[in-house]
Amino acid sequence: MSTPYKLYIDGKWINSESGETFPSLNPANPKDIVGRFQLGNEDDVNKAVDAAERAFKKWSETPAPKRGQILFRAAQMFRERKEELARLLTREMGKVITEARGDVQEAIDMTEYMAGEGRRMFGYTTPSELRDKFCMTIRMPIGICGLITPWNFPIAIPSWKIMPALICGDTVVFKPSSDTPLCAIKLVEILEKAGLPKGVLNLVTGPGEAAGMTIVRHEKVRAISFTGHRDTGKTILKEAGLKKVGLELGGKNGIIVMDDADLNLALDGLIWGGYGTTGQRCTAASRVIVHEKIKEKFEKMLVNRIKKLKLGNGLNPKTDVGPLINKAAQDKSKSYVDIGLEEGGKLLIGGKVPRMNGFFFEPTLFTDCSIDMRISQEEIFGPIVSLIPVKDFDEAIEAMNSVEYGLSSSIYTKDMRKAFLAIQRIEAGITYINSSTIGAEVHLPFGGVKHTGIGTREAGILGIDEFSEVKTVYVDYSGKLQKAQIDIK
Ligand code: UN1
Repeated sequence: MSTPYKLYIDGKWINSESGETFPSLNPANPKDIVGRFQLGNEDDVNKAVDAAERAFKKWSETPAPKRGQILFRAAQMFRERKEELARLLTREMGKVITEARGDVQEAIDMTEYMAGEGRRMFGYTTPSELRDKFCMTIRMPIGICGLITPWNFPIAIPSWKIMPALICGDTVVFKPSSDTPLCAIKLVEILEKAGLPKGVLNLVTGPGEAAGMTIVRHEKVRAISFTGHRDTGKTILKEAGLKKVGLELGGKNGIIVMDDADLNLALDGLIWGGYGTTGQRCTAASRVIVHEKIKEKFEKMLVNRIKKLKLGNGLNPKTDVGPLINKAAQDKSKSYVDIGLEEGGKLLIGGKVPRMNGFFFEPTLFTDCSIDMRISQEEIFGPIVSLIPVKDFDEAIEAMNSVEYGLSSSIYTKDMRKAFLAIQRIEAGITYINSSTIGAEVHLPFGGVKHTGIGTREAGILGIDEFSEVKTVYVDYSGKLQKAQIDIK
């Protein structure tokens, strides 16, 4: 058996204190063991936090453009190794190779974007109410940030968190999902080779409780950024204490297809958003809200296209839909099909575990769903879409907003008025017009409303807000005591 991969703490690759390891499997072929990884625990997290604490002073005092140079070097290395990383990502996580390349590209984009931010990191200046007094805001690092990331974008999402944290001058303890530890290790290796000083970024692989929650509860950790399941997010919020907490907890995203829509365009959007990444995106289109006038026609179009989707290993360029991440995810999708049938949803296609090696699930479409069914309300994170018929635009918006989540949304219509009303009325962090619910770009804010999340948005300029504190500075050069609000004449 090959030697287990290690933890990265204080600039060294080391074994965990427990000495125990866990495997990561290829979900398209579970007999293919991608590697064995350290089962990090409280002791390892404590070591990582201590290393991050020691590294903080020097790193936070390094000029931000200099920190940016390290990120630029890392982006270049990502680019050189894009294909290798994408193939590894497909092997460890299962997404089809074109999407795996997209995942790595998103990391490159974010790394470059944040590298450039080292030369901006703007605050603002504003007039004082008093004479001879200057007012401004500047960005300050927060301190040690605990970053806990999911498996579905195993290189991109860690980059959304690590890169802004580093450019802001924070130090990091990074706990990736146990389904994709090798992708995390590759990312850390690149940052190490790019010249990141020891202790600035520390990696602890291991279980959610012993590793993840120890980071969350740790007194010295000043901020937590987590992307993952809503229940875990709720626990994190309870346990974190007085920290800055950013949570991105998923969605039940809908696409509205109005009767005047370009149906072929909407079809492409739904197939891409509903079944791309096997439905395992926070932004996946798991509901399609269809005007009743075009419902039958659109259903037929959907079924014809879904029939043609080819399941398989993501490395095969002919594959459209890869496996689910693990057995539990496969069981979950299966159980939601049973729930949907019990609730009276009409199964148009799919619904089964195919006879294949690996955690595959058939692309599935339910129709005649009402908005209150569980399959219309709960995040399944699988290739299952609920079609909800509606009689007009108002009902479509009501259906869209009838879920607890509010991440992404989309409407297909040629009517400008409806498009703008939708922008205004949909309760979500992201709205697409005539485009699918997926495909956010790194220089725009990402995140949602309602149960999707709290804290500031990730990515774009707001990603800097997430990982910095604002200091307000008053410089009084009048040479006398001036009292704000009082000496105003
Ligand atoms: C996620 O699933 O959590 O917008 C992130 C998108 C991708 C990111 C998804 N760029 O679909």
